[in-house]
Amino acid sequence: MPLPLLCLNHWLHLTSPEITSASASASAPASDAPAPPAALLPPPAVTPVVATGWLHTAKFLTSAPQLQHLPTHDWPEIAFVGRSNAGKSTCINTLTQQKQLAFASKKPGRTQHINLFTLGKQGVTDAILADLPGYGYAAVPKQEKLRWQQVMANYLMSRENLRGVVMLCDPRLGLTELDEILLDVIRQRIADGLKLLVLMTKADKLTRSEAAKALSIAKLQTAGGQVQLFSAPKRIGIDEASLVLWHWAHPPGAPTQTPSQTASQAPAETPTPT
Ligand SMILES: Nc1nc2c(ncn2[C@@H]2O[C@H](COP(=O)(O)OP(=O)(O)OP(=O)(O)O)[C@@H](O)[C@H]2O)c(=O)[nH]1
Ligand SMILES: [Mg+2]
Repeated sequence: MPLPLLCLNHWLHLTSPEITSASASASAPASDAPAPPAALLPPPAVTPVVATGWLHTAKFLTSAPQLQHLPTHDWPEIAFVGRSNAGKSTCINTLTQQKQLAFASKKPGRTQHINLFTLGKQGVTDAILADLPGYGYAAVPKQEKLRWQQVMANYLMSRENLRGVVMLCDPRLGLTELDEILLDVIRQRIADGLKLLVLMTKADKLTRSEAAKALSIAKLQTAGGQVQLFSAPKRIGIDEASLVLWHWAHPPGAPTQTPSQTASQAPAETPTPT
């Protein structure tokens, strides 16, 4: 299926009011209101320590060159997307506090496969992170670029248990045409409940006022969607992003996993992440 044409208007009309569960669950009932049934009570507040600790459990699961090679599973999956060199792999390594879980490189186009990582405390998998190849790398032949854009679009449109998308964006470039195409691809899924977080990476390269400006422009471009600053070396935005991801993977009322539901489908021969 061909990629939808870029339609910024579509994206600007998107209504994806991203209210974090953190802020939703923080609102306490009025003191004189009758107590809600236990099942309806908000979950206990999750601290950044819990959320970051959960992300630190990340383990490499598998690497797939094509969609059909991706394992199916029942856990919520969170995909990291963005232009080549935007900092996706670095962000995953920073959030998971592991130096080389995802392959980061100065050379754009380093990630060429879809790499999956399991998350879950005490060996009990409860979510999957996906590091996707970047798009827009000029040195890649046109045919190869188109093929990857198609793979990305297919993944984003068809991956069944995709719960959320983290889009990384270099604030010095802002959201580019390709980012907007991708946002257009997931527009319907966002309307249907897919979560979106735009991380403006490399915030350490900006002055405070440049960062504030980049942030407000990106918020306009994502129709008020959830946007935040991130920096790996300056460790900006780690707690906030970790909490968002934790809440995506643990919505209120989600069943807790049993140890038998761990990531047993990890291939016997685990390929090296690319
Ligand atoms: N200053 C700064 N540099 C960063 C940051 N995040 C990533 N980088 C650098 O940006 C370059 C690209 O980072 P990657 O994490 O490999 O980017 P990627 O988006 O995974 O790239 P592809 O795999 O090619 O799509 C590397 O040189 C990183 O060190 C950041 O927050 N601040
Ligand atoms: Mg990468």
